[in-house]
Amino acid sequence: MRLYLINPSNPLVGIIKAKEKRWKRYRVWKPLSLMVLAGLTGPEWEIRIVDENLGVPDYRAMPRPDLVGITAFTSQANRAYELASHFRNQGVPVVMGGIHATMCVDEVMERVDSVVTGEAESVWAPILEDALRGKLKRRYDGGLAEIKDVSAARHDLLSRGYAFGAIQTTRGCPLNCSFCSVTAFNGAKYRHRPIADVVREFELIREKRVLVVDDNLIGTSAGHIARAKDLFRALAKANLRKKWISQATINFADDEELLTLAAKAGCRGVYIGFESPSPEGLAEVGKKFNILKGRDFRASVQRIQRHNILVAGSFIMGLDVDEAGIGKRIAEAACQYGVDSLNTLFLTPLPGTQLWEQMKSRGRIALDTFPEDWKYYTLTFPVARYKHLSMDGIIKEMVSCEHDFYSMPRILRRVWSNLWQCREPLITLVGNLSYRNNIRLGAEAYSEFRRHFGSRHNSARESGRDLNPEGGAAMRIAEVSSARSAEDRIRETKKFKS
Ligand code: B12
Ligand code: SF4
Repeated sequence: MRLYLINPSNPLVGIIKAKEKRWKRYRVWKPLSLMVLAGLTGPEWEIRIVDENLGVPDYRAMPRPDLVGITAFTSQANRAYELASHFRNQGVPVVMGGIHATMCVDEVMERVDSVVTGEAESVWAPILEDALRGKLKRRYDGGLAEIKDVSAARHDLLSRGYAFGAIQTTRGCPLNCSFCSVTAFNGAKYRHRPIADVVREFELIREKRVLVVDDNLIGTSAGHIARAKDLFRALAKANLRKKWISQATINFADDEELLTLAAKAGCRGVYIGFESPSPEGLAEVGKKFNILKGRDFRASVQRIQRHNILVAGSFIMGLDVDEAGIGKRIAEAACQYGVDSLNTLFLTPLPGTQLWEQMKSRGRIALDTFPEDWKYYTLTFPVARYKHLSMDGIIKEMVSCEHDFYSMPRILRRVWSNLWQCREPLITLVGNLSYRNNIRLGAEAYSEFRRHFGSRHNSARESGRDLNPEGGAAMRIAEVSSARSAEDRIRETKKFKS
C-alpha cells in the first residue's frame, strides 16, 4: 500500500531551489510532523514524504497512492485544499491533520475525506487500519498524546536538501501568550519526552546541525529547568558533535549553569520572543517572563552570548499600543539589547488564539475571505486592522524597522563584535545579509498586497471598528476593560514570579 505524506507550499513564502545554490538549504526546514507520522506507520505501507517547499513534483507522473496525508499550518491551507482536490478527483482518499485542521475543522472537513484534530500518536494507527478497510471516518480526535508514546521520527526519509535536521523534546507551554497557538494546540501542561529517547533520536539525525523545534526549550518552573539541565548533560555525555538551535523565553539567561550546560550540549543559537519594546506592549500580549520587574534585556542577551550562543530576537508590530514611530523603536530596542538578528512580524490573529477571538468579535480582521485569504497569514502581511496604524502606515513602519536594523554600518558592527568575541561571525554576516535581501523582496510583495487589499483595509480607529453602537462611552468602557486586563496580566505575572 502506498502512502504519500505531503507538506504543501505557500507560493507567497517561496519555494527554495536548494539544488541550485547550496546555501539556500539553510532557508528550508524539515516538516517534522510528517516524519513523526512516518515513524508511527507500519511496514505494510510504502511511504513517500513530499515537501513542496523544495519544489512541487509532477504528481501525475508519480505512481498512484492508496492514501494521502496532508499537514498544514494556516498559511498553507489553500495549497492543501488544491492538493486534496487533485487526489480526490482521482479517487484517492485524503486525510488532513495539523494545526489548521484542528482550529478550522468544519472548513477542512468540507474539503477532505477525513480530518484529524490534535496530536496524531493515539489515532494514526487506527486511521491507517480504517483506510485499509476502506472505512475512513470523517473525523478523528487525537487530543494530547501521552508524551512517552511520542516515538522517534523517520530521519532516514527526507535526507537531502536540508542543512538542518529536526527533533522535538517537549510539547506544550503554560504561558498562553495572546497571539500564540501553542497553548491552544499543545496544551498548557509542559510535557517532556524521556531523556534517553531524545538522546537516542538525536543519534539518528544525519545532519550536523539540528533545529530543536520546541516552542519553549527550558519551560518555566524550577522542575522544568532541572529537566532541561539533565537533558543537556545527557546530550553532552553522548558526545554527538551536533550544533543545534532552538526557541526559549528570556529566562534562559537567568541561570549560568543552564547556559554552560546548553553550550556544552551543542546549543549555538536561540530564538527569543521580546515581542514589544514597551512594558504596555508586553502586558498586552501577556508575555510574563518579559515583564518581570528589573529585567535588563541587554544584560540577559550578553549573558547568553558569553556562552557563544547567538541570540535571534523577535518582535511583533501592530499591538494596540503601537503608534507611528514603532518601527524605529523596535530597531533601536533590538540594537540596544544587542541581538544578533531581528525578525519583526505583523500582529496576526491566528485561528484558535485569544487574539483571534478578540479581533473577530470587534470586526478587526481585515483579510477575512476564507479560505482564499489564509495564504497571507504568514505574519509577513498586515491582515488585521491595527488600532493606531493604517495598512500603509504599518507597512511603512515595518520597512523603516528593517532598514534601520539591517543598515550596512549596523550589520558590520555586529559582525565585527562577533568576530572579536569568536562568536560565529560568518553566520551572523550571512544571516544579516539574507534578512537585508528580504527587504527588497518584501517591498515587491507589499506593493502587490496594497494593490489587492488597499480598499478593504484601514485602521480600527479610522473605521470605528473598535467602537460599538453606543459610541464614545462604549469605547471608553472598552479601553478601561483592556487597561484592566493589562493590569490583571501584570498581577498574574507577579503571582507567577512568586
Ligand atoms: C518548526 C516550526 C516552523 C518551521 C516549519 C518546519 C516545517 N516545514 O514544518 C518554520 C521555521 C519554517 C516555520 C514557519 C512558519 N511558522 Co511555524 N512553527 C514551527 C513549530 C515551532 C514546530 C512545528 C513542529 O515541527 N512540531 C512538531 C510536530 C511533531 O508537531 P505538529 O506539527 O503539531 O504535528 C503533530 C500534529 O499536529 C499532527 N499532525 C500534523 N500534521 C498532520 C497531518 C496528518 C495527516 C495527521 C493525521 C496528523 C498531523 O500529528 C503530529 C504528531 O502528533 C510550531 C509550533 C508547534 N508547537 O507546532 C510553529 C507554528 C506551527 N508555526 C507557526 C507560524 C505562524 C509560522 C509562520 C506562518 C510564521 C513564522 N514566521 O513563524 C511560518 C509559515 C511558513 C509557511 N510555509 O507558510 C504557528 C502556526 C499557527 C497556525 N495556525 O498556522 C505555530 C503553531 C507557532 C505559533 N507560535 O503559533 N515554522
Ligand atoms: S512563551 Fe512562546 S510558546 Fe509559550 S505561549 Fe508565549 S509565545 Fe507561545
